[in-house]
Amino acid sequence: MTARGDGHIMVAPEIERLDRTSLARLQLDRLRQTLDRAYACVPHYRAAFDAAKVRPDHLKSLADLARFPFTVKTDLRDNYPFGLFAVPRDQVVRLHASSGTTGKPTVVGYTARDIDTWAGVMARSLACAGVRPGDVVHNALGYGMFTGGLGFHYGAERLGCTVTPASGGQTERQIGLMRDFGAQVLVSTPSYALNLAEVAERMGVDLAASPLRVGLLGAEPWSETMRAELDRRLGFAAVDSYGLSEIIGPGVAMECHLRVGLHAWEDHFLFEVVDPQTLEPLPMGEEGELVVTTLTKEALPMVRYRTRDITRLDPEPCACGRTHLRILRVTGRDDDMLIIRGVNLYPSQMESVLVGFPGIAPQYQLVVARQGALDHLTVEVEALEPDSEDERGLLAARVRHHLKSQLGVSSEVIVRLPGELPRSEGKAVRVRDLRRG
Ligand code: DLL
Repeated sequence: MTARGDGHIMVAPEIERLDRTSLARLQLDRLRQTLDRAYACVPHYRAAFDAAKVRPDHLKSLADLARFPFTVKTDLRDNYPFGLFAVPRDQVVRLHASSGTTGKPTVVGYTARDIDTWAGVMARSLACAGVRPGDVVHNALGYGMFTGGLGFHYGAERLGCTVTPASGGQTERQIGLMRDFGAQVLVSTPSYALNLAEVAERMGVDLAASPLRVGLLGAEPWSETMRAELDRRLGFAAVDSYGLSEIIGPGVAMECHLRVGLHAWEDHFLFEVVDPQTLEPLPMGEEGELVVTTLTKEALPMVRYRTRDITRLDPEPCACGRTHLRILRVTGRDDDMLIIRGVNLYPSQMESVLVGFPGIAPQYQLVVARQGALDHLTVEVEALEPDSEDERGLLAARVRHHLKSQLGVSSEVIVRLPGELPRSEGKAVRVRDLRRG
């Protein structure tokens, strides 16, 4: 661990600043081991590699990975619950699972060494974001089957912080705990951070004047305008945090205090971006679907996992000194993209032009319905003040015009009264899609 003059800590400087040639060598070595393990221990991978006529010893360079088959979410579901595990079940010390809104949940497992690796990348991520040993970390991510709560918990303890395992919900109580314990760090989803900000304001607690310094926010798409809003209302620097259960949970990538993309931990994960339609690898820097391969995971090695997340990679070393690739803000999942009368739209793009619009609160919900042969979008926002129906009608017209001019999308806008839209307790549900019944 090294500390810089400005108080920032680097947990694994020899790895975080490793030159790219050595990093590629380390990746190739670990990738070979991962493919060997997957082929030898997981019947699904053996069958998939055989079908694609590739064997682990065909991998001579990192580019050869493109010859190997992808893994997708349904592979986990089809092998429910433990079929993709590469170790006997009694070596798995922890299970997590996704909520599984459609069909079976996806189950992920960790050996004791995986848990240790996870705590390590989390501690590294927290420090990268500007958290310091001794900080009071208020963790408002859900504890339980979701990877968020426990992932950050272990990392914060590993870094030497004092953790408040608040989990989600009981928002007023959480504000009291943050105030009384002098929280310096908040961990939550961006939408729940907004909920906390609103409730604190209502309770008369000025979190912006509290010791709160850093917000580690992630688990859902959000926008730069939401970041500015949260920075202002909570008096901290909000940084973006990315991860997914199938790969490890949070701890895949984290922004540093410069907030110019998320440092992706390449000694543990290998990143590709592919064209979501053709599935061909894209040149560095182009936008497409992020594909991740694990390099050190024991219980659940993932080979070319298609995340469905749309982003770009930036290979330039960061001014903070770290050499690992940066993932640029994830706009959304390709399956969350709406096509409204020919215009492609991610909910986070809508957020980026709604938040900060005069007269409305930064709360919104999108309702998509079928009207004849066309998709119809209704945008529900909230007035800042309890305006009359006429006033809200005028405000709606202004918002509708703004959305059309900024995004080119035609929509119906409804301005609700303050507090009418549902508040997030974790991952916000932004879209109600009435087309899917
Ligand atoms: O959300 C892990 C996590 C917890 C990440 C806490 C960060 C903080 P899952 O529940 O498996 O895991 O959901 C993963 O959430 O594929 C993305 O679509 C989305 N996601 C996660 N982080 C971000 C982010 C956790 N920073 C899925 N920006 C991913 C945009 C994100 N989307």
